[in-house]
Amino acid sequence: MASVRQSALRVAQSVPKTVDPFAAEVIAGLAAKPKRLLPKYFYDAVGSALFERITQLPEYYPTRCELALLRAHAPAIASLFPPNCALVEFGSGGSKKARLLLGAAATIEAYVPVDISGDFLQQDCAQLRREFPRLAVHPVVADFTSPFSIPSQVAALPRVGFFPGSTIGNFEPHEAAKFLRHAGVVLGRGAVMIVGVDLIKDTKILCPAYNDAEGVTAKFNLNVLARINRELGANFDLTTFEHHALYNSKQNRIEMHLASMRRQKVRIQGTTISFRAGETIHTENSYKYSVESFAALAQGSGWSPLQVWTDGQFSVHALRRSDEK
Ligand code: SAH
Ligand code: AVI
Repeated sequence: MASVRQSALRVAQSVPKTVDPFAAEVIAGLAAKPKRLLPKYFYDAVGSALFERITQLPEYYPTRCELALLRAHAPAIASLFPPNCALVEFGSGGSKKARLLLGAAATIEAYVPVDISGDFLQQDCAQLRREFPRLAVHPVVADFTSPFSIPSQVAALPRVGFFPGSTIGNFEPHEAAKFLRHAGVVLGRGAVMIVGVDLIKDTKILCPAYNDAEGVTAKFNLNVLARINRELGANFDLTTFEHHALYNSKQNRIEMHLASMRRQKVRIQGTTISFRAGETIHTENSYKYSVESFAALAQGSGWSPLQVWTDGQFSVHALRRSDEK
C-alpha cells in the first residue's frame, strides 16, 4: 500500500504549478461545474476600451440615466461632502461620472480612483490632471475586493466613497454586503458614500442593453477568452464561442455566458479543459435591485440611507456609515 506521503506527493505532482492568481483562478473556474470566470477579468486595456464603447450604445441605458441623475443633482450630492475631502472611486474606468462631482464640489481636495485596469487608469489620470490642475490625483491600481492602502498623501483627509455604474450589481448580494462593509473600513467613521444602482425593470429594456445590435457586448464578453489566450498562452478559438445574455427573473439578474458551439478541448498552461457542444462559461451577473431592496442591503452592511435620486430606471443612493456609538 502506498504511504500517505507518497499519495500526497502524487496529488501535488498532478496539480499544475500556477502561482499567477489570474492563471490559478481561470483554471479553477474552468474546471468547476458549471464553468465560470470572474467578471473582474474582463478589464484589461482592451476590455476597458470595449466597456467605454458599451456606455455609448443606444441600448445601454444605465450610463445615460446615471449621468443625467448626477448632472441634475450634483449640487445636492456635493452638499453632503465634508470640506477638503478625498473622493475615493471604486472601479473608476474613464472617470466620466467623477468629473461631474469634481466640477460641482470645489471642496474636493483629492481624487483617488481605484481600478484593476492599470494602463487605462494611468492614462485617465494624466488627462484628469490637465483638466483639474489644482486637484491632487492619486490613482490606486488594486482589486477593490481585497484590502488595499489609501495613498499616504490623503491619509489625513476625510473620505467620500463613490461607486457608480451599478458595478455593485456584479457582486452576489452577500459579496455586495461584504464589499460595503470593507468600503466602510477604507473610508472611515462617519463617511458618506454615493452608490449607483440599476433597477429591476421590463425585460424589453433590460435584455437589449446586454444584447446590442452592433455586437459590442459580445466582443466585451469574448475578450475575456482573447485575454486568456494573450496572457496565458491558451488556444481558445473565439469563432467557436457565442455570447449569450439573458434575464433570470427569479434572481433579478442579467446573466452573461459564453457558449461553446461544439465539443472541443482547450489548452491553458498545461491543463486541458473539455467542452461539450452547447456547454457555457458563466462570465457575469448583473443584479438589479429595487430602491428599497438596495437600501435594506446597505442598512444591513453598516450604512444608513441618507437620500436617493431616481428616474425610475436607475438610482443613486447617498449613504452614511452608521458608526457604532
Ligand atoms: N465607474 C465607471 C466604470 C464602471 S465599469 C462607470 O460608472 O462608468 C467597472 C469598472 O470597475 C471598470 O473600470 C473595471 O476595471 C473596474 N473593476 C471591476 N472589478 C474590479 C475589481 N475587483 N477591483 C478594481 N476594479 C474593478
Ligand atoms: C460594470 N458593470 C456594472 C456592467 C453591467 O452592466 O453589469 C458591465 C457590463 N456587462 C455587460 N455590459 C456591461
